Amino acid sequence: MEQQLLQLAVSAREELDRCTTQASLEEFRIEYLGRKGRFSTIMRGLGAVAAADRPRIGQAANQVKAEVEALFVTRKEQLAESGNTRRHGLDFSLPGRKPVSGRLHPVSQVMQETCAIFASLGFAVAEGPDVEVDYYNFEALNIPPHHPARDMHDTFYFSESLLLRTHTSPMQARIMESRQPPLRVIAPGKVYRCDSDITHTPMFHQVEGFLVEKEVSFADLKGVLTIFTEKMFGKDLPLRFRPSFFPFTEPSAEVDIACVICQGSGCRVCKKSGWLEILGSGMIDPEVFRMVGYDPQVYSGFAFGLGIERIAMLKYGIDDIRLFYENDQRFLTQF
Ligand code: 2NM
Repeated sequence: MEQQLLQLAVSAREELDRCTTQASLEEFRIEYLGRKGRFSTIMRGLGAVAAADRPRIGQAANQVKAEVEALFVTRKEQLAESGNTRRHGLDFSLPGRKPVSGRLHPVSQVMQETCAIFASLGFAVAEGPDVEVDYYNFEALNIPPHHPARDMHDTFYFSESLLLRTHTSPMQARIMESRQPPLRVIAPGKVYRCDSDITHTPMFHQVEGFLVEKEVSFADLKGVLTIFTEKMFGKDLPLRFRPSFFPFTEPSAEVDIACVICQGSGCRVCKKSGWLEILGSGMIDPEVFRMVGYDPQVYSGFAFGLGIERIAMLKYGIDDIRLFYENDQRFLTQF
């Protein structure tokens, strides 16, 4: 037993010298000084020692343990002060800091989701310039000079013929002008209108799309837009197509979904109507086809336009569009 104690003291000393980190020091403490450690094991063996020898050996064991404990404390202090864990003013024993990962802005998320839904239906994605000429933004879309629809667009002009696009449809006109049907294309991007309040910002995001083939009908439009709203807002959501007017489509329809707040019973958000408008659409006007050189007797098509911020507000129950542009982390990190 005494032999065992001596060996333990020697090996403890050697082991301590090898400890160069707080972690290995902790392992040492558990192995030698812990409740189920080597010293405890020896102490428990004391019962088997002859009664006459017990006080002497017990005392020796306590003494060796006290020595090892003192050595342990000294080593711990050494390491804490200048040991491997602290060099060049850095404490390598500190736990790591978890890096904060970035995320997509909610507008970008909804934009990507929208494009992915239409891509799954066979639509190609086309991007065009934010600075447009009057011709593609208005004239090619059946909005001639002095047309009353120009007032609605609150256009930012650089000059008489150069402007910030008020929608992404100019891209549609450019594509139809340079390519032949059949075509299925969406145009995502930033658009600009001189307007600012809780539901309008001077810059916002749109996805406009169109499909041109032979014998396209309003039923095709309803089918594609129903699939879109189901994928974006869920399957069992009531939907309605309401007659409307756009210069570039005839007939035109706005699409409403049952109010996401009150489920159709009427509230402040849907102005007691039970419905929320989510996009505009229609059959492309024969006049637009003539402008781009398609024969309206041969081809037909539908088109639609939706505002990404509006979709995101309805999807997430956000009541002020300006939250998207204040860059408040408390808002943005919720998505
Ligand atoms: C809308 C509503 C209805 C539209 C029309 C066209 C084009 F160029 F093909 F004629 N692109 N997008 C359209 C039609 C846009 O936005 C509310």
